[in-house]
Amino acid sequence: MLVSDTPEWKALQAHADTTAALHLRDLFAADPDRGTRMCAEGAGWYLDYSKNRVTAETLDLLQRLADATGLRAGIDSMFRGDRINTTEDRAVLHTALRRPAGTSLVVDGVDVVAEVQAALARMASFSDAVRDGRWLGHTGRPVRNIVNVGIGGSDLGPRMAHDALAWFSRRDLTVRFVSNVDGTDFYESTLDLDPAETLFIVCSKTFGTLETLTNARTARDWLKRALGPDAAVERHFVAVSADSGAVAAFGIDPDNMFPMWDWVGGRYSFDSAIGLSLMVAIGADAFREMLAGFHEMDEHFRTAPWQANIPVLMGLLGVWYGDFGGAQTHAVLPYSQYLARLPAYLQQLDMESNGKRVTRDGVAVGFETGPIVWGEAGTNGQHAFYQLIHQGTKLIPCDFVVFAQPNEALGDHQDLLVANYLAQTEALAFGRTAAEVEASGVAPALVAHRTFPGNHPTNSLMARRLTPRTFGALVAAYEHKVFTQGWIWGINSFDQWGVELGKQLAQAIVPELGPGEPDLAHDSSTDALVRRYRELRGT
Ligand code: G6Q
Repeated sequence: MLVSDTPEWKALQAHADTTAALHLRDLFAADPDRGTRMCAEGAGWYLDYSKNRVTAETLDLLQRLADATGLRAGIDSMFRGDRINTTEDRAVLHTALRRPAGTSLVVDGVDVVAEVQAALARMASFSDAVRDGRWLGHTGRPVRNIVNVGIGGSDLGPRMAHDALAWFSRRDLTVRFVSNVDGTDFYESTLDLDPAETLFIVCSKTFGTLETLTNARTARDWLKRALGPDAAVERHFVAVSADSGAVAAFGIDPDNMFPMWDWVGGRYSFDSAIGLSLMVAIGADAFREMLAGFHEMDEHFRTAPWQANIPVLMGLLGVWYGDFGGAQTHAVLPYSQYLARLPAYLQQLDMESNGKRVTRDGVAVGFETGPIVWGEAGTNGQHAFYQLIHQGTKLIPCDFVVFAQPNEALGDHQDLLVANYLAQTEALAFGRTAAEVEASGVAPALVAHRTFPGNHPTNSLMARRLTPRTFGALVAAYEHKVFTQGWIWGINSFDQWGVELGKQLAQAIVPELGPGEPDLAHDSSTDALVRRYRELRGT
């Protein structure tokens, strides 16, 4: 049965009709404790969700919806390793990547925690060797530059995490990320690097991804051009993959390969060996701290009651706005420059997971699923697109992410940053009425322009400080928010057939751009574009 056919969904629809006129100004006026009551805490994070267009009844109805869809059993089945990725017949066990050493989880007769811990130990000894200058390149010089070659889930996570945890990273090592098959990416990323001191980490779960293999081949050529045709490239390449045969065929020594498992989805993988470049940058201890933060949020998600459960509350509020309030997008606004790439990372996590239009049984849903996720670090966004959130015509729920203590104490920067964040959430919620504008002496012709409707919903996520631990917990909170929503909608959040289609179609077109006049049989637009490209290319 579709969730939209349940009495709980219909009750929410009726409730949305009767509460449509509610304003946050009235909700706060009627309940002086709202701001201290509507909050949740866990894994070092404080969630204030009081500035949402919800009443106690709304929250109750949303929790009933969660119960009606069996969310509790769903969470348990994910953590247990059931094959909940039904279209690929796989377990979904990114949570096993951060289970503490010494615990065990046996899936299909294999203790996956033991495998994870063994991989972590190998990662640690590799990253220690690089950090200590013991990993030598072909010419005998220590490696000082690490280039992660991967795309999608094998790029966005480690790249975002590397920026996020820059404070904890070794600044005498250079870490770069090459993802795009556009040669510009490789060229610009390696322009100032000395091949003798550069090591490539080729991250590809399948080791069959066109972009990654193309960049990896270019990297091999780049090394050989500089170091000679007989250069021992194995000193300059390691791989992270689930396919050891493909890694060996590329010429990378299987001893220099770190494992991936089919039960880790790419976009859920930077806490696996896909995060090897991050571990080199921040060290094994900090990486383990990050895993502990992930695990802490996992436990919070698994055990906290819905009304105190950060990911579940975030998920339910998203369902409320997307399915009952007409919101199409969701903004993530980190007030931390270190988290500038968080919105881009969450775009993949959320949109690739929940950008689905059929249920796990293949039935068209007929209601809204995953939102468009976007955002920018504060305060930059304030001087760009916040105008539309304040005074435009669209409903855009926002998450504000903020830390109390900066990692670097520079004058009063942090207080100014936080004052801006607080002012934005206040203004979004309460706005400025026409009467208030008039009373401030604004010319009558400008009153409408300077009126702010308010009633724009925001979540505030606050932690003491950005550390590997709070960072891990934050990412886990978003992973589980996405799970919560996908489960409620009854969709499979863990496949990505939309990505697969692009991979297949591109492979079919590649030969048509090669030598000789191709025999084209696409639509007339694609055929004409292929011909125009060949003509403009001039070969
Ligand atoms: C993530 C997706 C996708 C994937 C890339 C790279 O969940 O599956 O973004 O990570 O297509 O795939 P490989 O790691 O196999 O190269």
